[in-house]
Amino acid sequence: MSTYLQGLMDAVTAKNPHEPEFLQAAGEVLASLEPVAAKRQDLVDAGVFDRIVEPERAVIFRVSWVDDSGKVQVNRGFRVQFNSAIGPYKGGLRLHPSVTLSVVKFLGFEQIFKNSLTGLPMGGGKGGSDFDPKGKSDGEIMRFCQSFMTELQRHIGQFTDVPAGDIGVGGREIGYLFGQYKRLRNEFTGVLTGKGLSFGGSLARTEATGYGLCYFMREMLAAVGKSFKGQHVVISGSGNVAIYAHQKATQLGGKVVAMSDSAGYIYDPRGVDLDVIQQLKEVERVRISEYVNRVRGAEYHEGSAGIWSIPCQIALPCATQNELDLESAKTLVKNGLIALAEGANMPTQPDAVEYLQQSGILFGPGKASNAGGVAVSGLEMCQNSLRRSWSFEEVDGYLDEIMRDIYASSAAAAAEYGAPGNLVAGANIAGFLKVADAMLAQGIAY
Ligand code: NDP
Ligand code: 2IT
Repeated sequence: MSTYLQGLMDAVTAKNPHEPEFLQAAGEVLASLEPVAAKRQDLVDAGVFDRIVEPERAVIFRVSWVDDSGKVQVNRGFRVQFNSAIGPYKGGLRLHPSVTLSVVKFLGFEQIFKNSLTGLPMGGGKGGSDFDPKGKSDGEIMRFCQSFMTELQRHIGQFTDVPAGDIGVGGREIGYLFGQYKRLRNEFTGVLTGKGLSFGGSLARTEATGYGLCYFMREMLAAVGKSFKGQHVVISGSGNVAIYAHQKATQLGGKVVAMSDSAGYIYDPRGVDLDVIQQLKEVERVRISEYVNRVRGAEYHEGSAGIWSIPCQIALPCATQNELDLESAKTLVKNGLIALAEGANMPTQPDAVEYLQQSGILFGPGKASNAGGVAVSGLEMCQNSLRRSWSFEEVDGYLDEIMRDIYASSAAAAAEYGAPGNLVAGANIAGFLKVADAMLAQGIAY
């Protein structure tokens, strides 16, 4: 890195000593912005790099609720409003015991560039809580969501900040959050995305992240004359992103042979049966280990990271950050991997990313390859403003077009800034430039 950007990274590290995930995300972005800093002294002079690594606002709040046994529970809630240069803050809410300020800041920071890449007017933000939804009753989930929104509502709004789902937050949770917002504010507005279809949700939002990921992978493969056809695909996770990645990868001709959850993975050489996965995960909400009791010939193994030992040509990590380490990357390459695209946010550890790129593997970074979810969230906001709903085919068509554009703009930025083929650099640069120019135009007090 240049002296200037290294000095900035040192300052960010000193200022945020207990935030490893945020420092990992910021370090990767700043490293790839070096050629931009060299070419754009105006951005350096206006302190754009220094400002973009500092959230505009971060809110931390108590969320108290009563469990089914009558006991009072206390969780911590977060909303980090990172950057509003190109639109209202936009990004998901995560409910998982691992949620900390560092995790929310890393996700909010990534969201700035991802949202910019979609071409839609959305700033970057993220939120969540260390609440663990596992094993909670429907009533407990509802009371938690209502308490969480009772505080969050004063910080968000359709023109201010529009949250959505992420790990642990799907249609059920968005419904409870929306109901509480409406009750408290006495207004029916598109303050959240991922809403139910009967109250302002968009068709294809549920499918959007997984579908978009496969559209992006299709573009990566097409650039080297390849496709999904006949390829074995390994998808980690079995949540929203993983399920619809499976559906589209299969439609495009791939064969998904393994999926996982946080406890372990299944290997099904005949192809993972998506109907069974959806029944287990979307309906019964049970462990993936149950799959082997329903499908003959499938195997279950404890330990989620073991999934990367299954041979495949295409890998789609769709679970969580840092789930794929250097050893796993080496195993994948040894077993014939040709391409990997991130459905999750930052699932591949930095040394694994470097190894894959140096080994000639096509690599799609999450902020580009998983942008389909927030892109359709942007389209949901658009439909809410119009008070109209588009058909599934219309939304899916826009999604496909947006993913093609993200691939093209990332590839073009990589080539223009001296890193042809490097989509990590390309996505960071293309996403950054639009936000940076908006910050420059809007003056320093931003
Ligand atoms: P879900 O909650 O629907 O599913 C998460 C999946 O990942 C589950 O299978 C879960 O297993 C697994 N998982 C979660 N945490 C861990 C962990 N610490 N170790 C191993 N496995 C884990 O979430 P989503 O599918 O929505 O999100 C998955 C990833 O995609 C996240 O990184 C998210 O930020 C990202 N993403 C999501 C978008 C969306 O629209 N939903 C958009 C763009 C990115 P278990 O059930 O056992 O916990
Ligand atoms: O990481 C992400 O892009 C999301 N969880 C989706 C955010 C959104 O606002 O739809």
